[in-house]
Amino acid sequence: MNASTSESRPAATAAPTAVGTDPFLERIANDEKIEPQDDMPESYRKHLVRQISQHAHSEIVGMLPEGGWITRAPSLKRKEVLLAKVQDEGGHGLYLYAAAETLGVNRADLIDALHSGRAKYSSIFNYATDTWADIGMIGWLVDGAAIMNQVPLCRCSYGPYARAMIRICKEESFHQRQGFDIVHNLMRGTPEQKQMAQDSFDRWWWPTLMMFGPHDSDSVHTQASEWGIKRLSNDELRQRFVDVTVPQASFLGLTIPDPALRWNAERGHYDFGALDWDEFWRVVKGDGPCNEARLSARVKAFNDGAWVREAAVTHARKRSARAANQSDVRGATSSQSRAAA
Ligand code: BYC
Repeated sequence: MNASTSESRPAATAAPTAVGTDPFLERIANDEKIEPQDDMPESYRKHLVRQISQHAHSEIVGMLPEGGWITRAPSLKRKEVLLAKVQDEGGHGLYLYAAAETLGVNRADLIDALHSGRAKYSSIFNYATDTWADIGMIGWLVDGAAIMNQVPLCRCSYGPYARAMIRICKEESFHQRQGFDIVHNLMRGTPEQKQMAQDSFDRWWWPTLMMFGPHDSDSVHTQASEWGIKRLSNDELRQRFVDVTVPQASFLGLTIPDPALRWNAERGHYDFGALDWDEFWRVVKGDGPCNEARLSARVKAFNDGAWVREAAVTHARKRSARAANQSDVRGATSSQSRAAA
């Protein structure tokens, strides 16, 4: 992501060389957490700002495909659950923006990078949610993929990111179960409901596999593994996701839309077909089914909320002025009492 950032940290040390000669890499190899006040290579800091802010944007944009279904969810209980889930995603975005800010960047700059199209967010949220089954697929598949990718991040070397991820993963597990429950219910329903679930599965399977990013051979941010940020590669995570999800799909009675899918006893993994990388890069570069709608919804929400931000700043100013006033009065009273004594 090309997030424009305001660089308020002091200049950092040079890029790392090798464990044994580089004290920073040695700390990482010893599984020590790097904290905001610690010395760190500038390239490490920039990498984290890119990844954490991209992750935060994904959470915030990720509220949109499901948010539109809160009023249309099929029962009061489903509406309550979905409302709570979408609020959780907003909370995840906030923890992550806060984690990025510990690296000396300004949240307003990060948000500006998102709104101007300079910053990336996960490709998956540029697909449409046309039916209720799509909400089930987001929970079961998309949150399932997110957990697969994010559980290793709980052990990442940067303390504030690792700690945020622990809480996020707990909430994501609940999200995934609610998605599975929606799909499970549909698959026990009428033939039309089963068909709706299968159609939705057919649309979400491949874009979900793309969430893990390009093949390792095309993944440019390999240094993240040396830094203890990226513990498993894109292809390793994608394979793990396929391996755990195929039995779940079969339990649900869904057919995986991939004629090449088969168990490979020699590898101990499922083989699966080729992803459409042209589609992936088109969506990443802004030309997916909903890219325009997603960004304009975010920009509108931000502009519509300007009065809330102004009111909050005014309120905070008044409170601190009142507090300063009160401490002046207390100071004056105690010096008068001292003088009287
Ligand atoms: N979409 O070198 P690579 C959620 C970009 S939120 C868009 O492999 P890296 C949820 C990549 O940024 C889930 N862009 O990159 C929320 C790079 O471009 P730049 C979000 C992608 O960073 C609400 C270029 O391709 N999760 O679950 O090593 C409701 C080369 O890639 C994508 C996270 O953000 C993509 N899918 O690996 C429900 C987790 N993939 O930046 C659910 C944290 C790649 O050089 N992030 N690109 O211009 C990560 O773990 C890693 O950043 C990634 C990519 C695995 C995503």
